[in-house]
Amino acid sequence: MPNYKLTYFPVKALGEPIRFVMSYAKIEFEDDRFDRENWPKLKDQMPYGQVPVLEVDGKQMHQSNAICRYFAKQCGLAGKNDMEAYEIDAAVETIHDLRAKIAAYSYESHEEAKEQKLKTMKETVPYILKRMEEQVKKNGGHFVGGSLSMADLTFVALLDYLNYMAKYDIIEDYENLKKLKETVLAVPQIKEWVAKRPKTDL
Ligand SMILES: N[C@@H](CCC(=O)N[C@@H](CS)C(=O)NCC(=O)O)C(=O)O
Repeated sequence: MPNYKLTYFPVKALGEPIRFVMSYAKIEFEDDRFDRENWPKLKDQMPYGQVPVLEVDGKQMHQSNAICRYFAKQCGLAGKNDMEAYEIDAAVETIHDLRAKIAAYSYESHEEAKEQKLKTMKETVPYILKRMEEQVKKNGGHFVGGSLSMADLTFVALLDYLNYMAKYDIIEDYENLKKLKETVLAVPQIKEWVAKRPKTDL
């Protein structure tokens, strides 16, 4: 078994979907969380100056979705055929579109611009979530194909980060998305990971 080391800030955020998928696949990894003050020194050691980065026996893997997909394929979370694989990719991209809309508000520091971005977020986030709720309902409690996939894990893994940025529980009004969260958190490997991971707000 290769040695895996996942390097990221000391938060869930974009590191967490990888941690969920690797935990699901029962692949052990070193969970390397660096102090924020060390980032300027580390940045240039990363392939494109960003993290998460997964080191595999000395080789650096970057881009969180690509890393998740790499393991998802190995453990049956990437779809049963090409169409499902496409649908899972599309769902994951939509989840990251949602993240971008919330982040645009959260990371804005100019007061007036932030007000405007809050207004935009309050329109766009329910627009997307309503559709996700329908998609999950239609697909038997999952994003795609009536079974657990990388899209389900990505959504639930990112939820704390999304809620932290939005400053409210974004799925509070969506029964099927709440059920999906319960389903994912009840998977034994995910449950085990969540119980042992460091406690962080985002
Ligand atoms: N598309 C990339 C985005 C990575 C990314 O935005 N990383 C941020 C942290 S969440 C980062 O490294 N920020 C520090 C910097 O850019 O200097 C991925 O999914 O891995």
